[in-house]
Amino acid sequence: MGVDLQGVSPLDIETLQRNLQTQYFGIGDHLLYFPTVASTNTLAMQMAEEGPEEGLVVLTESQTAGKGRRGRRWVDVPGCNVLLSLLLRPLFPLHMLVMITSLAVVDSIADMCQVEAAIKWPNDVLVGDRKVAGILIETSHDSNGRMVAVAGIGVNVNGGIEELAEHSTMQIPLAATATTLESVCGHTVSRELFIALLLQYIEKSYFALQQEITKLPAVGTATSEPFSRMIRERWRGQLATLGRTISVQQGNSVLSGIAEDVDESGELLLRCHSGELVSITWGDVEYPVR
Ligand code: BT5
Repeated sequence: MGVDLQGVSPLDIETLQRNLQTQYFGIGDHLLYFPTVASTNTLAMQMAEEGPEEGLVVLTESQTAGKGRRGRRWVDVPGCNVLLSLLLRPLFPLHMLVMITSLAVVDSIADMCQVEAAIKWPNDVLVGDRKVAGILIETSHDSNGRMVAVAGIGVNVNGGIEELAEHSTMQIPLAATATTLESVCGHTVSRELFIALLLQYIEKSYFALQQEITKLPAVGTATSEPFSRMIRERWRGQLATLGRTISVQQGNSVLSGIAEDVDESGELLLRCHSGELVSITWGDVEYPVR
């Protein structure tokens, strides 16, 4: 498939499994490793058809068609990154899944690198205004009509910005916008330990939210319950976007103003220059050059 894995030091799956402190996520046959795939998200979604339970992890060294949102590409340097997808069956609202995955990335970076990462609305993870990780959540229904969500996570771990930029194309220039964990913390980072931590953080929050919503007397959102409230508050606290002058690109249109706050569902509340407060559900946030 055109990926040269020669000279790449592959993930040590035994080390990863030895360090996993999860109960389901990535345990035993819940971990599928492929040296290269088109996209771990696409593969995980195909597997969902066969009806596996939550916690299946699809992991790779390199993707030939790594996906971002809205048909964009995710670039990787073979053997340097975390590229994985997690198959889930959330009963709670999807925006909470976005929140727990991005917080898990932030927490894993803090533990492994002692560096404080921030979230750019809605789900980019940045260090010093450069993107170090991206998250892509896709949903579908399996043949039994059950909802399935695939959370795809890409983290630039080892190697430098130059290597990443070399692997990007003219259409995706990353030299000025991306970074890697090695570049920000000055040493290589164990991908196996990073993945083990990441899965542990996601699993903990995922089951806490599942439990919270099943305990509710009537079907509804878990928004007023203590765990989801805590997650929302933590996520809001990590949002580097708030208080900044931003522009939001939505297809061909652009809105600009001050990112005032987020609401209960994670929607961005933008105070436009006209004074109007607009609620934004999707789009790409840019920070105008100061
Ligand atoms: C994302 O989309 O940030 C979601 C990325 C999700 C990737 C994971 S990897 C495992 C799983 N399998 C997949 O196929 N995908 C998921 P978005 O917000 O649309 O950002 C895409 C944009 O980020 C691109 O247009 C580039 O500008 C930039 N970009 C691409 N690769 C990058 C990288 N490695 N580091 C930083 N920025 C990157």
